[in-house]
Amino acid sequence: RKPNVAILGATGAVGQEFITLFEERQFPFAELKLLASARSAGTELSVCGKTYIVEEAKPESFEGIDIALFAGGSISKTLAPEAVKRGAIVIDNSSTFRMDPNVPLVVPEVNPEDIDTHKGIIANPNCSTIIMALGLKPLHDLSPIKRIVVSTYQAVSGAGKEGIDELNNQTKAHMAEQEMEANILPSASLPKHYPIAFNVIPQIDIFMDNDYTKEEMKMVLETQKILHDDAIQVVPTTIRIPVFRSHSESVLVETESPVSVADFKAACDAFPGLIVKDNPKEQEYPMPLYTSGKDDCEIGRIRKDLYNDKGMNFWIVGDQIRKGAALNALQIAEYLVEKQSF
Ligand code: 11C
Repeated sequence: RKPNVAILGATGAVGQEFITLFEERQFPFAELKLLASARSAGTELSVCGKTYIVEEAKPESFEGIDIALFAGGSISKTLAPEAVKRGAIVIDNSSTFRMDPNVPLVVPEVNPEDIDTHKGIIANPNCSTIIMALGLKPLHDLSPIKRIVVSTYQAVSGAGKEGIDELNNQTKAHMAEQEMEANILPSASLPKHYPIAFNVIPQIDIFMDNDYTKEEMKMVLETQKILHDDAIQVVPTTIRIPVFRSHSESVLVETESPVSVADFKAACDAFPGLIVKDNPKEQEYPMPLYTSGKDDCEIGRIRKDLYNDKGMNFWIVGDQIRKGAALNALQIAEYLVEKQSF
């Protein structure tokens, strides 16, 4: 039979994308429950032509549920174990369980075999990690990765609907010669906020003791876990830019032995979920405006390090809400549907 499915956080940016993807991909489900906080309970949402009423998420909500898609946030910590207790497999988009050794952290094109080791919870990586991993894996398969230096150019959708609204409102205010109000970025939890419209903010999430941000340390630890190699050095700088929903990343990778541009491009071409857009003569390269709303990530500006024959430079761009969140989680769910019976 088809699985009974719940979406937790159905009214948020990632939750809404789950619904769009259910329709686009004709994801098979028997029963569907849309869950959210008490504030959003009662909202009516249409999924595949049927109207559903959003219910307040409680431990009992997961009775009879086979697959629970958690859109993210701190609620995962309390509700994921409750859902598992009731027999559901939770695919969790929050950072809560990602580094738990009992929880697989999965990008389906990169380490699908890890899904089979789950004990009830499967974690979806951070969006900037997922997008970078799609470019790293074809290179890693040609020669093991030793070191990565990455700078990100991240969309406001990473801060949810509120981030998107803030960029919209600040842009309108600036054009009307009014003051821009800032309440969300770099992080709603912090006392100080800066406008993102017509600006660039070199901080995503809070600072850690080593002066790297939490977002940067996610890129370090999650990349090592996904590629199964804690010795890989990752040196990230994560930056917020005024773009709506696709993250871009400039990545310099050092491998164990030299890899040619031609071999790397061919490997990227053959890699699922990745499109090579790399033609300098025709000014063709990936840009966030054109990857938004699309499933595939795009890679370009592929070139060797000028001074190190083991260094490869590339630029990778992908939709943060899709491949960076909802699509990646749904691909994990599709893997489960294909591999096991409910
Ligand atoms: C951002 N990467 O762009 C963040 C959002 O751990 O899932 C996602 C945070 C996470 O702001």
